[in-house]
Amino acid sequence: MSKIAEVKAKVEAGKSKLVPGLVQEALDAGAAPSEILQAMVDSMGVVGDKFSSGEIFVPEMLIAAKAMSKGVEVLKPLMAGDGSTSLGTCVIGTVAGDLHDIGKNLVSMMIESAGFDMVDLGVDVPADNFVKAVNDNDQVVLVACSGLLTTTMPALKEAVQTIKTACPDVKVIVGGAPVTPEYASEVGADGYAPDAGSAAVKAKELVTV
Ligand code: B12
Repeated sequence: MSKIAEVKAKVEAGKSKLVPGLVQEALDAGAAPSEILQAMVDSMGVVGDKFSSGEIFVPEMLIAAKAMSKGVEVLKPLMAGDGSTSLGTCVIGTVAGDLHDIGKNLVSMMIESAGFDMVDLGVDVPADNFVKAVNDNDQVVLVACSGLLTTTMPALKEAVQTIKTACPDVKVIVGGAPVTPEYASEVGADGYAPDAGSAAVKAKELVTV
């Protein structure tokens, strides 16, 4: 089994203690950080499918997510930018009622590497807290809202509308598996991206045009 295949298998199995070492071994064997990251993202897809089919339950999903987060910690320094330029501050969070943060954390990492200073509000963030963070921090030019559950799509809509009403000059970007470009524009977001890499490109585009 290749090192990357081992990383993928151990993330799926939720082996938090083994994953960081295997990620390092994959790097030492010459794998690119982006390739290892994609393998771990794929693992989450497998875990989600197993949950849907009733093969595993919430605790297994949670330990797989923890294992992935441990692996991402090893990759983070290799993917972060040099911090030499700043495009302004980006406030990021997962909307109210939603506890998923892996995708949000990856998006945060990539937007940071594109040259933004990040303020991460975590998960389950009420709409008003995004506005408070815009007002409490210097030079906030962008807010990024993540939502992973179809049931929290109304909270995403509320967050976007609350932010755009209170802070009309700040751009808002949204994303998460159930979010589509159509939904993003319907709720009044300025931008949408399907993954972390394109989120960084879109973030830069939104504040530089
Ligand atoms: C891990 C996981 C959990 C963990 C989360 C731990 C954590 N720290 O995040 C735990 C166990 C807590 C969990 C709980 C639940 N989960 Co869950 N979970 C998952 C799982 C397996 C992986 C999610 C993940 O991390 N994916 C990997 C990341 C990298 O992908 P991503 O999040 O999509 O992010 C990418 C893009 O969407 C995008 N993106 C994300 N955010 C943003 C933001 C912006 C601004 C932009 C531009 C882009 C962007 O970029 C990211 C990186 O490329 C998914 C299955 C799946 N296939 O996604 C189910 C899944 C999301 N969960 C699901 C469900 C049902 C639940 C529960 C309701 C289960 C329950 N009965 O309790 C609870 C809800 C808890 C809550 N209130 O939030 C369903 C959602 C169904 C739906 N359509 O609503 C899924 C799809 C599983 C399934 N197939 O049924 N879950």
